[in-house]
Order: sequence, then C-alpha cells, then structure tokens
Amino acid sequence: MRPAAHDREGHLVRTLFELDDDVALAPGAWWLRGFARAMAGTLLAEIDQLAAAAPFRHMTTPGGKLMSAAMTSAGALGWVSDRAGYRYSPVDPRSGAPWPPMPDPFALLAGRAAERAGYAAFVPDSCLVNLYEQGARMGVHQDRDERDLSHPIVSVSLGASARFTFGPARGATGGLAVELSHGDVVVWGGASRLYFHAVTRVRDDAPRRLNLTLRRAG
Ligand SMILES: O=C(O)CCC(=O)C(=O)O
Ligand SMILES: [Mn+2]
Repeated sequence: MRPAAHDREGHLVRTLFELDDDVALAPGAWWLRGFARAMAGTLLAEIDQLAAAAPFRHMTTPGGKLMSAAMTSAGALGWVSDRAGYRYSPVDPRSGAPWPPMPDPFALLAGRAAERAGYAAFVPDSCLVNLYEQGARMGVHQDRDERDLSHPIVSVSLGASARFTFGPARGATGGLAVELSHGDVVVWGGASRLYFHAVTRVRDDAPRRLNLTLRRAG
C-alpha cells in the first residue's frame, strides 16, 4: 500500500494522487487505480514502435472464430492463437522473426505494480498488447497457458474505459464487474491466479482501448 505522506509539521497530506485508491478485487487481486497514468504517454509511444515492427492482427480461435481485439506482443514469448490452439511462441508467426524486445518501461511498470500488490521480484518475459476498436470485446476466459502459475498477471488499461468482469467461476457467481479507466492497473495472482475474466464492453470516451497484459510465460 502507498505510505501516507506528511508535511514538515507532521500533518497527513492528502494529495491528488491519493484519490487513486487501491481496491482489493479478490484474494490476491488488486485494482491499482491510476497507477500507470503518469507513464501513459511513454507506454503509448512504445506501443506505436512495437506495432511498427510486429503489426496488430486479429487472431483466430481454435474453434475458427476471428477474435475482435487485435493483438501483438513484445518480449521473449508472445501469446498466439490459431486453429492449432493457444500457446506462446518465441517468433511472430506473421514474419517468422522474434517478437520486439520487451520495452524497459513495460518491465519497470510491471515490477512496480506487482510489488505494490504483494508480488516481489516479478519480471515479465511476455507482453500481450490488445487493441480494442469500436465494438471489440474479450470473452470470459482464464489465463492458463503460462508454464508456472505462481507468477502474477499485470494488466494495464489505456485509452477508452471498459467493463472488466473478474470472478472464481465462468458465470457471475462470486464475481464482480468494474469499470477500468485510462491508467488503471489490475494485478492478480495467488488464490485468484486462475480467476475468470472478460472485457464485456468498451466505452466511447476515447477512440480505442489498449491493454498490456504482462506475464511470466516461460
Ligand atoms: O483487455 C483486458 O483488460 C484483458 C485482456 C486479457 O484478459 C487477456 O489478454 O488475456
Ligand atoms: Mn486474460
């Protein structure tokens, strides 16, 4: 948790930053409101660069449906989906070349956010970048393609706000829905590492939404 700030006389100082309260979503899961806001410009510039090297594309599910969010990746491993299934790949299947390297600001932010949520020394080797344009969503799923599930997931929201559902079951039972805004970070792991989640709608308060999902996959 954020330590309280005091002025020279010892008064507790309420800053604008403190309006960004951390919210516990579930055991092991934290919604760090506004945690990435100050870095957003840097993150967006990095996304532009990596998308120039590994363009966003709509992948196909194993069932043959086109996913509505467009995706690309950075880091040693990138998450891919096609008729053969979901998996991590060291190369971009479109080019056969390695994914762009993990940008330093992504790894820095992921480590800091994980630490704030109680996960020390998190070093991601994969960043999936999701691009949601008008009408795009992401159906309910678990993140379970990673080799070692003891590492947390760090998920960063940029641009348009979106409704995010999170819970222990595929349906609504025991779960909740929150509205994720530009600069919010959600971290989950431990008891909620395999919680189900979805993006059920994206608002039109910005032209598009970007999400960084940082993981230790290998
Ligand atoms: O866009 C989001 O907020 C969630 C993305 C997600 O769950 C995923 O890529 O596995
Ligand atoms: Mn997910």
